[in-house]
Amino acid sequence: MSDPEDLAALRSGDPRAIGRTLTLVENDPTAAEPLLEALAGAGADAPRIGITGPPGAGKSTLVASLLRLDLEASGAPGVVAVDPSSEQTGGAVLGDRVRLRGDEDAGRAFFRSVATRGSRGGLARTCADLLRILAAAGKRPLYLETVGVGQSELEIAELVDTVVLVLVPESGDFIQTLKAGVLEVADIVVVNKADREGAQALAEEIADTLHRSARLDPDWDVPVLLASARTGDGVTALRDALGRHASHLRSGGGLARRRAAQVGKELRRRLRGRLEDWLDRDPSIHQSVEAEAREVAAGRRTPTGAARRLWDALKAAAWR
Ligand SMILES: Nc1nc2c(ncn2[C@@H]2O[C@H](COP(=O)(O)OP(=O)(O)OP(=O)(O)O)[C@@H](O)[C@H]2O)c(=O)[nH]1
Ligand SMILES: [Mg+2]
Repeated sequence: MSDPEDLAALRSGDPRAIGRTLTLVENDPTAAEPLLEALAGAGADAPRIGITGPPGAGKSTLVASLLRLDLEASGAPGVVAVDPSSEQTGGAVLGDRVRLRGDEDAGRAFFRSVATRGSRGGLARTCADLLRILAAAGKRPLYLETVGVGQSELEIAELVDTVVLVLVPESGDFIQTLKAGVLEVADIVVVNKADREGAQALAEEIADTLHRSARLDPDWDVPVLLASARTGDGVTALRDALGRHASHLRSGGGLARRRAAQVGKELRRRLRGRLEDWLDRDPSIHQSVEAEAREVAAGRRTPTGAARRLWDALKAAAWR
């Protein structure tokens, strides 16, 4: 798959080559490594937008509306949707929603949904690589849709430039419970389903909370927008806000800082994964653990002491 021809097809945006590559990354990350190496540095200029929020908030409907605008502006957007419920259906559902007009649109927009379960090598790693491939294939902008906010398996803020938090009028209690912490990751807040009662009140409450809390980026005023993704109301304003945030990041050097921090976290995450694999698989570590476990069982050592001895031995071996 890292044949020059395949790489050329991928870089030219050929949908079949993109699809094959994404599948390889999802199913066999080790086999995909040379290919990702060959793409190093490609597509770094692609804006990455994260759309997150509680289940059913209208994230996909919103992404579909944004895609519509991108396609109208001759863009070639790419979407990765993390779908906890179904396998490989989210992309199709989203695709249906965008109502692609003919083959030309279909050739430019690209969707891929990732099941939460069964992603080898971790969800965050898979998503990071899928976004990289879409970027290398010329997709711009990139959207990453994930369910949930706060401490979920996937920290969306570690993967994108701009986080859009989508809430609905019914999310009021949820904000109360989680206080401002949940808002901390958001660069833009959208109160969707504004056709329902309570949207304006929630937007005011959020704006107030944001105003009173410490901000990660003191130079950026987090906009709180009302939208109705179903009718398309407010989607243009969201697109404008995304553009403003992108220029803000680029002008202040914030984008470079953000991405450098993300890469640092990503490397640690990957390293942690490898360490865990090693701990689980290495036969001599297995033997040492078993030997210490017998000492603990015989009452000659405490688990704390045994773990410390194993740790000291590992460190000594690793830095030898
Ligand atoms: N009334 C109203 N309904 C909406 C609006 N936007 C989306 N919906 C509906 O809300 C439901 C969920 O929309 P989705 O776009 O699938 O929401 P989601 O956040 O992607 O859902 P998950 O990915 O399953 O978490 C659908 O039935 C939409 O038609 C809106 O602005 N107003
Ligand atoms: Mg969705």
